[in-house]
Amino acid sequence: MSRFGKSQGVGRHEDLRFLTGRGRFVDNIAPDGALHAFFLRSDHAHGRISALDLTQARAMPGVHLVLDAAELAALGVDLAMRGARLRGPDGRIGAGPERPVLARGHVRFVGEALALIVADTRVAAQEAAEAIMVEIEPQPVALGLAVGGPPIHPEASDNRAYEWDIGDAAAVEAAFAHASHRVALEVVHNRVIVNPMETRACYAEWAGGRLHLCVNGQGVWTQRNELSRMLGLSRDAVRVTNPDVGGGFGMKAMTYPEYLCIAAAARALGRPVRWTASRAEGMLSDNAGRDLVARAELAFDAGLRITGYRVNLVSNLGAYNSQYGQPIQSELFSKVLTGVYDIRCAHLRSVGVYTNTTPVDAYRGAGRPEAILTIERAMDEAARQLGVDPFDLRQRNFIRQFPYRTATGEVIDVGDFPRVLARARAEADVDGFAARRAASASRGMLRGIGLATYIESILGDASETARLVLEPGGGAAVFVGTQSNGQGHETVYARMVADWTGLPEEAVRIVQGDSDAIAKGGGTGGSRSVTVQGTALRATVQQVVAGFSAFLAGEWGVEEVGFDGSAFGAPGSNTRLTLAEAADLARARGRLDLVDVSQTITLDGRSYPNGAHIAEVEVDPETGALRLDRYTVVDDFGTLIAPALAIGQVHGGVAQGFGQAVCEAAAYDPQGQLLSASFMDYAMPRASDLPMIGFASEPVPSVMNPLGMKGCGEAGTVGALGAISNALRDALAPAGVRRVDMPFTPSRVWTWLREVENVAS
Ligand code: SMO
Repeated sequence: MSRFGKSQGVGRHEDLRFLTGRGRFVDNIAPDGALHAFFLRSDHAHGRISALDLTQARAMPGVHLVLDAAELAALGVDLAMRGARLRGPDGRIGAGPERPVLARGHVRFVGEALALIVADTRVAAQEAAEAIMVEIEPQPVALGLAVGGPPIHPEASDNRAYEWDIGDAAAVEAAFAHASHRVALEVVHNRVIVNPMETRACYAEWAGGRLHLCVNGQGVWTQRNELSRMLGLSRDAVRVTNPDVGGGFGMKAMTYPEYLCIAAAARALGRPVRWTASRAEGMLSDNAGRDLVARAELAFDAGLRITGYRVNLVSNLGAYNSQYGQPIQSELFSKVLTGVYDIRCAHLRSVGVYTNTTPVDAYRGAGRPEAILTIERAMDEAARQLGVDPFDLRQRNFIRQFPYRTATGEVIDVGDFPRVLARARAEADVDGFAARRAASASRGMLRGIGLATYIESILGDASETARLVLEPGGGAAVFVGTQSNGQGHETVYARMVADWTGLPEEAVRIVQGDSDAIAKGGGTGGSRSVTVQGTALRATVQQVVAGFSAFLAGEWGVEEVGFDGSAFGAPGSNTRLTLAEAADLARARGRLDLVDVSQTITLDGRSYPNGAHIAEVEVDPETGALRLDRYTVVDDFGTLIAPALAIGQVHGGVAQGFGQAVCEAAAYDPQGQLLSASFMDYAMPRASDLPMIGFASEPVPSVMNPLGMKGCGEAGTVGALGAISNALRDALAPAGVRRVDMPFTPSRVWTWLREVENVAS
């Protein structure tokens, strides 16, 4: 039951489909004859809508429907979207301004949807949008990462969305008072635009009073519940499907205003309606990521053990509470506040503010990359200021006893951080760094090395369902509650089921993304899929095996029937039946209950992937250009189910972290216009920017699920930000640069180098 690797395929089942252009994405499968939607969006960051006249647009050729907020409400749509609200230390709850599905009265960010146009073609809808007469009286714009400024919502007069804290502030204060050493630094987490390869898209169709919304999401059940609530329908009256999805990264997990509009329009028109965001539209309207400033302080005793840690941060929520906006840089940040270190005394204070920018929400890691970057920058700075080796400072402070309850209440089940770090040190050839630095210097280049150790806390629903249907002909359909966005779930789950049942891997068909197919599922997010869905699959297979064992015992008139992973047999008998043969027999006997089995499991606790990343960068002081020269990852993901796919997740995650650290930045001008709303202005990392990323595994199986898995989807990003930042800090240190803030673009690096030159001269 726990064996892996019987099937040794390294390819991914879905790749044949994707690589031969046969992926089925929303925009490929919208029904023939679907009308096209286009959204008129605000070109002001903040203002009062003084006029919105749709008359001319309605008269344009090919136009079927034009709606503003009031008309959308008249169709029975609840206009007020509301995100999660945090409860503060004194019981105070975070601000709860509505996010209107279409702007009503005011606009609060550039890109906010004002009106919906549905027409025969996209071009016709776009042309009609230009015929809408709109007048917006501009209001002062709030963009600062600080409380105060021009108010955006009456419910938050100082733009404070929430104030939240965790930990013992007084104890931390005392620790700092008695500390032998104190180190403080500020870490800027630049705002990024998620930019999945496939932009957001959906289509809606109605049949028999029932809505079908097909959307490129990260799960269907939450969307179904949100849609039914906002549209005033019973849950049974809504079916949500996710087809192939070209990247989600947290950003596609939410219900967006556009989906509600498309659903309502399709109902009003009695025809299917489709919408696909353009790239610029996505950059303006997709939830953004990160965007906070954290001040971190570490207190040490004389033996360089950490005695206190505190973080004060301010994070940007954008113009509204997005679905999970408030909990990210607060509750989720706190899950790994103290990283891999034994810090008994810690405190986090988090303030969220509204600004006239696109809402900010989950992005690969959602709070955990931010917490790890913050503490890893602080540890690196501490080692530098205290004059100790950064590896040594970490070794002295690692958690060594498990299970370990952190200062913020997380219980880390297992781990071996010293082993992981020692392996990383060896794999990265840290001992050879001095020679490499000298070689770079001889070419006039600045070389730096950076280390980050990280831990992640798997998030999301701890419960999941799987349904296994054995089909005539020897195949099986496996229904899952998670949603692949390109990670390769179909391969991983099929391999698991094949390994446990003896069914050929290619005969196992994974069915995901249909709220009608199974009753409930948690979707994909928080690196949860393999641990929670894998455990549900295992329980389902066990149930199938138990059912058949009892059935065959009756058939064969024996006490006991065993299953060896591919066939059933009884002691002392040569009769053997594969699972497929047993299923044929069950069907012949009318025992259909045996061939369609579903199980729901709940994990006992979270698992904690962890690891160490070591980056080496080379900087050209003449241009400020940074080159990532070497990159080494050693991870403890527990049991690796499909190593090639896990490594792929790490590679992608490191590339995404590199993007934020080195080239990506959402730039707004003082009026709140997004200056970086195209790939000409927003720099995504390229394959040629990255060296081959070394990967090694030092697994310590989790005890929170029977297979010992830990999850790996976000880990690469979590480690990369700190490793690359610390490497750049190291590269520039000999030149006298003391502060580096992401992104490390050539012009910024060049400027820092010139500044210290000017100070010196
Ligand atoms: S950022 Mo994610 O899908 O938890």
